[in-house]
Amino acid sequence: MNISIISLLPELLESPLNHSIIRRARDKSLLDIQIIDLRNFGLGVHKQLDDYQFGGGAGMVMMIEPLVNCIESLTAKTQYDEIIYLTPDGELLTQPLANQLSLKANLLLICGHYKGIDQRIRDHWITKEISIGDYVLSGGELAACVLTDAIGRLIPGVLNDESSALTDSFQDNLLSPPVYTRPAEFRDLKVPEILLSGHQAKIEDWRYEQALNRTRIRRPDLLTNE
Ligand code: 6GU
Repeated sequence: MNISIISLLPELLESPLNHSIIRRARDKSLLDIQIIDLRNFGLGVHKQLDDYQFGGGAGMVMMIEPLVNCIESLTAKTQYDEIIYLTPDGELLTQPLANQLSLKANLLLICGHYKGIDQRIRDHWITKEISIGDYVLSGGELAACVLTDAIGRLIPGVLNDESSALTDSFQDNLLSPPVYTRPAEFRDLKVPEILLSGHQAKIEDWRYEQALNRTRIRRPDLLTNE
């Protein structure tokens, strides 16, 4: 899979995309991430990228020309399955959406800043708009990292334990059950006995019950949204 990311602040993308599981995916060539600095497409000697909004109002808007030039320099070489704009008014990122995007070959992500990008880009070049939650970030970069991480770890071969992506919270609309490791007793705090019993079927039943309980208490919406 190839993910290209257009950004005004490429430095913000560096660390999250160069560590842990995404680093491993890139090292194994299962994931190719290309970061494009939008500044290179800025207009004039000042490399201008934003301007005042028509009709007045506070906040600058990212101009159509630099961004479209940048997008088209990429689409001339690569056929993208989706051109995604990260924006708080987009479709909410969920596990099913991440699963769906992990099956694509080429994704182009666009990080916005200021008041956002000229609406004409959204109308004519963007194919999907995604938000990572109901709160406002300073720009799209952190959201692009979240989306890339959620997608990248689902690519076959990226996770060592192939089954572990399937047992994540949300993968079956259930939160994960509690987990424990050694020691079995710390001060007076004991691990639930069932987990030490060696009875695998009973352990699986217990885990399912715990997951269901946790979901009922913390996220009842997940159980009714089927
Ligand atoms: Cl995708 N961008 C920004 N700027 N803020 C957000 C977001 C995206 N998703 C939630 N808040």
